[in-house]
Amino acid sequence: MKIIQLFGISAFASLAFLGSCKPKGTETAVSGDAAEKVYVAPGKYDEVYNFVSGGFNGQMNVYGLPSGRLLKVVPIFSVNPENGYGFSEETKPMLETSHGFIPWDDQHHLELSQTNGEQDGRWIFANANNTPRVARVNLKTFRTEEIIELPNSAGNHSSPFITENTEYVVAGTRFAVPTDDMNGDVPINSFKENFKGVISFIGVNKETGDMNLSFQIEAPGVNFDLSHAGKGKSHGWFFFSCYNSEQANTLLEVNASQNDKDFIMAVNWKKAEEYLKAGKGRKVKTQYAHNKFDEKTQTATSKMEQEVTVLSAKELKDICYFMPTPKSPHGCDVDPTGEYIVGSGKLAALIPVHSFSKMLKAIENKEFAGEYDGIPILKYESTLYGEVQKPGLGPLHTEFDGKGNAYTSFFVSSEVVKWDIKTLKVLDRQPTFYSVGHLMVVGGDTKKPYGKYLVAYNKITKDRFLPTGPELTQSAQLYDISGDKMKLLLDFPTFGEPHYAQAVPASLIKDQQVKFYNIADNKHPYATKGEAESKVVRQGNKVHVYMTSIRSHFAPDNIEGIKVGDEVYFHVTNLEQDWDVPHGFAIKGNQNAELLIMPGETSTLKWVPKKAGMYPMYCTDFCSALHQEMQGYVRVSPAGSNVPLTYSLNNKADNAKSPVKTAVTK
Ligand code: RUQ
Ligand code: CUA
Repeated sequence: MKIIQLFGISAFASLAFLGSCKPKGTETAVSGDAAEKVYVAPGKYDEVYNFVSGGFNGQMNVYGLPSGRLLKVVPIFSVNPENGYGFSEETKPMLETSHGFIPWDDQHHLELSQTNGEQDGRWIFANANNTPRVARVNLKTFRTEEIIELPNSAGNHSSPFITENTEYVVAGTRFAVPTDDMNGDVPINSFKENFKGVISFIGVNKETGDMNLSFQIEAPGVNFDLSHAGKGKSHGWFFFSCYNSEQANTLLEVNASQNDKDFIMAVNWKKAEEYLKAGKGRKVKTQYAHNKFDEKTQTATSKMEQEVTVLSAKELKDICYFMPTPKSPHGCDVDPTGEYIVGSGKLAALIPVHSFSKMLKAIENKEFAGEYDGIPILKYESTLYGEVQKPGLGPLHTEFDGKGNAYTSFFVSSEVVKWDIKTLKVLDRQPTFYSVGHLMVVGGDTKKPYGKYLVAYNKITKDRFLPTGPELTQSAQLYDISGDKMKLLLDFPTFGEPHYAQAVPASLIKDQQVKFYNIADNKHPYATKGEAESKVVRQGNKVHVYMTSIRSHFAPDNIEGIKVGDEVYFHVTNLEQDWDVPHGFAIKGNQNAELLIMPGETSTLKWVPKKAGMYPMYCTDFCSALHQEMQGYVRVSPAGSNVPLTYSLNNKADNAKSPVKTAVTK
């Protein structure tokens, strides 16, 4: 009963008698060869990259498997003082939205790009759950390159799932809201008439990865929760789970748990494309930010888009169909063949599996059980392939191994259950510690899973790790799924709360890494391509410092003549042309983070000194034996002082006869 209390939702109480119970003891039998299977000797590489969502820390964390070693934290939706993301002038535009600059979000799901339904190792997409956005991270640089905001949406949870050739990244809205053209000032109790659940289809350019909001579909005001694209035979369709078909706007834990069945909505997006071409959409005036990082100028720009085309599911009768699915479905997963669509009702004691071919027949034969807000409801029996009986309590998510098996996570009964897709028979169950949310099999939502490993991402760790005050770590657990029975191999703590994750064999990515930026290709407007070009330029109260860094000094490293009231921009170019030689830059009293500048890159730190004084600056990244020597001074004089603006390195200004060069004033 402990787990039920933990979850604290009375609705589960009635399910307590069903199925399995909480794992016994924490000293699970770990099989004898587990240590060997996860041991990656010092100096050896892991077999797999594991990209794990950061949850409420807004970032993405990259681990190696099977070791569970943390390799990198990639900032996406949250500022990252560690490398200046969101703090440098170049990256600030990445976090612009129609609500202004937002330094944080809640990042739940990740999806790797695919070609023909297989991972292609090009990009990974991420959702922002709070202020609806989708991001694209380049897997050559592990940097966020693009973020697009989603209008008419709130709570971008059912996102960012992709079609099998990355034609679209899809985003379903969790909180039904009035669309932006109606969203003036609407009473909450007008939910049923005014609130809509909008789904976005973001087109992805095949060569560049550039995203654009191709169209949206306005669907009834339910909570879209998760989704997955059809693949193979069901390519052209998209499936979205939804809850709150009751359309409650208060106390959802009770009021949205009334109906015996909610839905999985099947969307014929090829059909939607036809309607779009035929001009059937309505243009909605709205505002949403579209932010792009340009690798050539190493600078992001933010553009405010003004319009989106919205198709109405109610009017265009044959693009959306509802498949009844028991009890507030959460996960919505499609097997590698594209035939089976698995819904996971959070409050259900079985797992329903829909059949794509049956669904098509049911549509053809109009086997409808009525309409929901103008959308046809298919009969449950007409689309159902079958139900997995007594699998466990609180099913959430399902992944596949490509060998005909499915793996479902059970939050309430804290376990992973392996079952056979064809026979719907449970084959194995293993406890998780504790309360697993998402699961991930390497390549487990593609047409060709790599299999071998399964990772459970747990919500609660209780007694598994050294305690750390009121908040304990979250964790992941690695299982070997190569045999008939799953074997627990490893626990490892995670950074942020993990939700969905993706993983890919390392060989697909590791040899395509950008090692440094070629300085000759640097098109940053403030780049300084050699020490001789370093300079300081005053433009009114703005002072631009064209600075270089190379082991182990900055040029210039002495600057005088800055005055209180000035806005100083340090444009630091890292002149190194070698792998993994970043330099940092920080200056005393700056209300900003550091810069961490990659070789060949230019980054800008804005600094507004508040009082006269001496301000040391230094490199923050231990770059050479003389890293501690990599430092300098900036003198700040009172407002209105006559101290001339000068700069130097080794008491010499480059290209200058006088030992100290006087700055140009434009
Ligand atoms: S969620 S634990 Cu993906 Cu946000 Cu299911
Ligand atoms: Cu450059 Cu330390």
